[in-house]
Amino acid sequence: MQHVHHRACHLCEAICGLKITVEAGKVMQIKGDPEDPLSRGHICPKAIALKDLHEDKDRLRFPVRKIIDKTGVVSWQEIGWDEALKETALALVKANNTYGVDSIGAYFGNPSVHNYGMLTHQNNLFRFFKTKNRFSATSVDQLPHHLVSMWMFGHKSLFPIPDIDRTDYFLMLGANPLASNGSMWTVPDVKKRIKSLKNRGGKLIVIDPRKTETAKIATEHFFIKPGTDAILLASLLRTLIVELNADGRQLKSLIQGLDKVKIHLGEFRPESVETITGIDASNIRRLAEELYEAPAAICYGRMGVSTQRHGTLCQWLIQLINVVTGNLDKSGGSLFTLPAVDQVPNTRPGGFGRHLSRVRGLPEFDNELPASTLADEILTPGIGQVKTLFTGAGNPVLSTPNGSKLDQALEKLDFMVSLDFYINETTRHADIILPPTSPLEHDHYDLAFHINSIRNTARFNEPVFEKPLGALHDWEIFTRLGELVAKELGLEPRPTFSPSELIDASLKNGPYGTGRKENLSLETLRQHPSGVDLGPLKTMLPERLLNPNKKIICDTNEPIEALSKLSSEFNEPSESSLYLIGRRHVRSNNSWMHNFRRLVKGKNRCTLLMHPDDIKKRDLTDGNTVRVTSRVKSIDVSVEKCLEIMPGTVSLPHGYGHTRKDIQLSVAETTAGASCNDITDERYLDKLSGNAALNGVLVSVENI
Ligand SMILES: Nc1nc2c(c(=O)[nH]1)N[C@H]1C(S)=C(S)[C@@H](COP(=O)(O)OP(=O)(O)OC[C@H]3O[C@@H](n4cnc5c(=O)[nH]c(N)nc54)[C@H](O)[C@@H]3O)O[C@H]1N2
Ligand SMILES: Nc1nc2c(c(=O)[nH]1)N[C@H]1C(S)=C(S)[C@@H](COP(=O)(O)OP(=O)(O)OC[C@H]3O[C@@H](n4cnc5c(=O)[nH]c(N)nc54)[C@H](O)[C@@H]3O)O[C@H]1N2
Ligand code: SF4
Ligand SMILES: [Mo]
Repeated sequence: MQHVHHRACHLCEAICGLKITVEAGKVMQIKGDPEDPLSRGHICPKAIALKDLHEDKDRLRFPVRKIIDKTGVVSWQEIGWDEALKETALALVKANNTYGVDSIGAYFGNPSVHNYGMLTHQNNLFRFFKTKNRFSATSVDQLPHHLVSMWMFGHKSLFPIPDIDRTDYFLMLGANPLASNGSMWTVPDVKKRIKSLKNRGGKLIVIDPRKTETAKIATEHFFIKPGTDAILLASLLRTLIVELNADGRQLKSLIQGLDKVKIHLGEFRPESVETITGIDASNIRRLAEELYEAPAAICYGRMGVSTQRHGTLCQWLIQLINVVTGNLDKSGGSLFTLPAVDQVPNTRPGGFGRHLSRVRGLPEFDNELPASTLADEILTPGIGQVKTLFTGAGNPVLSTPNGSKLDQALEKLDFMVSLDFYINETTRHADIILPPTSPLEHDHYDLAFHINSIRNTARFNEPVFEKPLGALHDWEIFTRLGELVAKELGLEPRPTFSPSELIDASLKNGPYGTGRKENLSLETLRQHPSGVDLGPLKTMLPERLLNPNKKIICDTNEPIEALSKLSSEFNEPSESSLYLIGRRHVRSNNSWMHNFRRLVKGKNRCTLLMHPDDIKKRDLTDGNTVRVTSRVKSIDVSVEKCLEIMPGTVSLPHGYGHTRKDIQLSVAETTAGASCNDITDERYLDKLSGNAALNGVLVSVENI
């Protein structure tokens, strides 16, 4: 008997609806769900790999404890859940009682945002350990977006979402949605949406140091020197405000403090910035005019402008451009969402710099410190030194700058526990690994990504498979650990609800819940397994703003000060240096989708793309292994001639280099490559936020 299950793909932010055919406990087929109101049947090759993930022999099914024999040989012993959880709880309590709560560090990785139980139930454990040493993938990713949203709109999760389906003009910087499927922008089927934009006479302009897959289907592409986008954006803003008198149009009465921004824009005339950015003054001026004249326009930037040295300034200037052109909160511009489970009014708005990291004095954001300083906090003795670490759904050794230093630091811990189903470059350091159920064994609601979505929709999925006897979901692991810790500390455990019960209550209390025409609850969503369409994004200002005066705040001190210093911060690098930037491929996903043969087969993708002129200058040979050196370290990778990258820039993807000892990823271990984050620099940051500057790292390249 075959059954067809509805399930969202949770691997990336596009959250595509799937139809999964199952027979006799096995996945027979995975297809896109044409009835899904958001993804409309779209999928990418990674969706099929959900089957591989589920069946992967390397995926842990039971907790394991590390055993190191006298000769230093590492092996992993399967242990029971009771024993694994008890040992973990006792280790955490011991660290807390011996060295204080800040001696416990925590790092949460990207998939924890794609698995709603990890979001709803983390606190069942961490409410006992309110450590200052919390870290996550946010600070190697979207931290600038949160900060800017908090400053301008009053809440860290109020993101303006590009309304691609109704726009006329789209200026995109440092994003490659054809490979990534969109980020901070849930936009399944983006290629088709770009094509419709062009078919209706609209334009897509891409600014990127590489002519990416997205740039190739755009109306126009401009190369930009890595790390100079803030200068370009300041120049666009200056042209808009000073030359075109842009004042926000219908938003004018909601804007606070634009005059204070204007004071600092004087030096960014297009003619003054063309050499720095590599984009002609006439084109800068034209882009500003087009943005202003288009009936509806979008300015949007992602990883290439978030994880660079002026990440926060870039995101702030992008939103100011959307504001002054009157395209914020406008159909075809960038709008706020109204998700069925609306966390915005019910969660902390965010906070910044309320404490600093112990060793390097970097600011917290929303009670998290920059991941770039996790290794320092482990390696530097003193009160508050991290001695015990909890990692969940993350691989910071491959994903955070100077991963080698962190790799060495993890060796120094008293105790480490990882919530993960793989023994990877990070979890290999754990004393105990706690593997949750496979994604297909738990239910699913996209708590995070409806916030970033181009349409308001809601969808709930039942598990595809029953969980195996004794197995635990991520949220159950947090709950069980919390109960054990409470017992140790002589406290009462709190009664706990399941994630789906919490979602049910939030749906009923939400903007489409009880008493509204949609009458959403878990029950209604169960009746519509492909999801419920709640319509296109709507104009929501000023009500949606959470600033007390309901204004769009443009005069926050921190970015204004950074803007005032911006032009003094650009020096040309020396002749021999190159800028290193990253790239993504549709068949890969950060560090953890390389263990599935169907995704990694074919030619090596972990190559250093380099312009033929740069290859020639260094006397290198296309296809040969070369040495790439930064301030931090050298790695050896294969060089690939590429006409589509800007001279002076090289590109290498991250998440590769599964060559470290004692990992258990039998397929990934056979794929070549090196870890890009062995050469990114933990001291190279977006100064304003502490976000990692993963793009624009200076490197040299030579023959070995
Ligand atoms: N140089 C460079 N570095 C980068 C980037 C870049 O562009 N360039 N990108 C950055 C970005 S945007 C991100 S988000 C980070 C990602 O960095 P991380 O989040 O640290 O790493 P991932 O590679 O996503 O590792 C995810 C881990 O979670 C596990 N996992 C998957 N699903 C689950 C689950 O349901 N439960 C549990 N418990 N575990 C699970 C996987 O087995 C894997 O070990 O990398 C960053 N690093
Ligand atoms: N297939 C696949 N999909 C993914 C992921 C994945 O690893 N693989 N990861 C997911 C995650 S966690 C995230 S955060 C998103 C990221 O989603 P995106 O941000 O859309 O993806 P990237 O490919 O990192 O795009 C960054 C672009 O910035 C460019 N760039 C680099 N430096 C600069 C610069 O200084 N200025 C400008 N203007 N551009 C620059 C790069 O060339 C690159 O094309 O993708 C998600 N989706
Ligand atoms: S684009 Fe691919 S990986 Fe992303 S959600 Fe859709 S099917 Fe999954
Ligand atoms: Mo990310």
